[in-house]
Amino acid sequence: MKQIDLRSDTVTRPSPEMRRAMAEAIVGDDVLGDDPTIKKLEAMTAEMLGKEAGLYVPSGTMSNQIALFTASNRGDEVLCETGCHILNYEAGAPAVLSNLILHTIDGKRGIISAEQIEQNIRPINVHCPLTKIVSLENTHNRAGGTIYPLETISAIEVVARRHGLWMHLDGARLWNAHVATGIGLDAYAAHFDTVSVCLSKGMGAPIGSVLLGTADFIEKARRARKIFGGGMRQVGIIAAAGIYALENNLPDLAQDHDNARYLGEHLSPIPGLTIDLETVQTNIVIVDNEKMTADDFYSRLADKGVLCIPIGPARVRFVTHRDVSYEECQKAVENVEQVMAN
Ligand code: TLP
Repeated sequence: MKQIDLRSDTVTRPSPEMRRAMAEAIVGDDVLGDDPTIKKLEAMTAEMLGKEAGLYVPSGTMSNQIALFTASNRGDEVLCETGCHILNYEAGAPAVLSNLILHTIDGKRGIISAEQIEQNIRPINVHCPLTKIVSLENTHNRAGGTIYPLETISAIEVVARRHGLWMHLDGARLWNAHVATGIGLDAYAAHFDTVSVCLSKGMGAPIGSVLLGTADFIEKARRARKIFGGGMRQVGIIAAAGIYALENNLPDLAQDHDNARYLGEHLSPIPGLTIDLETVQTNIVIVDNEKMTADDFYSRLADKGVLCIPIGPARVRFVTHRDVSYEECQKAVENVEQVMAN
């Protein structure tokens, strides 16, 4: 039985064409600065996002953490949304690696407003930590792949600049926001000092993220990458997969979004399940189950060959991606119906 794996868009496997591009990549030692394939990927990503320079790193976590580390001092505070990835899923890295305080703000479907940012900036006072960074996430994973409205980002930036704050974007799935709205990657990125994008989510590459910013900042970040153990040698071999993904896979995200919409619309009428359809804007569907725990729901569904991920006591997440077809999403719905009927 072939599993229908909707746990994450990180589960995709490189296609034969992508593997061929990897096998044929021209490589060199990137720590010594001579891998042409990595240079091409960094330059290509920087151009797509309208930034001066890019730095290839093994993971989205490392990319976010290098940005936070490089833009802050010990004890500084980061304003972020309560459900954000840097707090919930990066194993406490901001505290461990950079001694940062994460100051959380409850967003609406993951989105915080400029007013909320303004209200949460600390006064300059000897008693208070220094508010240093605003970190946003677009799309917002835990909220269900929700998209930040560009005007909200722009209003947040105005507040941040007035207070001299650093703007960081965890854009692991910025590609999805771009494909869903048609808003340019560069239009989003223009509001931030640093942007992290991932090639290993919906884009289909096996490994890799790119941190983007000014050339000066990226030079400092390169040093931080060495400190964090992320300097890699003949890394063009995996960077080639990233180049392949950028050149070929971006438009396919629209199909993932249609599939998620299909899942949302067909799962939400099932008795016992609740979905906030307004959050289903890209490739993530968050489902609450009133009949059984998330762990039960997960294992009964897994027995039928459909995988999701529990993200709360009664909450699971389904994520669509290039390795799950529309027909498989139809099959997944049938399986959920059966599990809920018994
Ligand atoms: N997210 C993973 C898990 O860590 C939860 C997933 O399956 O969705 N930012 C965002 C918004 C992410 O969703 C992720 C991965 C990352 C950063 C970290 O990327 P990696 O896994 O490459 O460190």
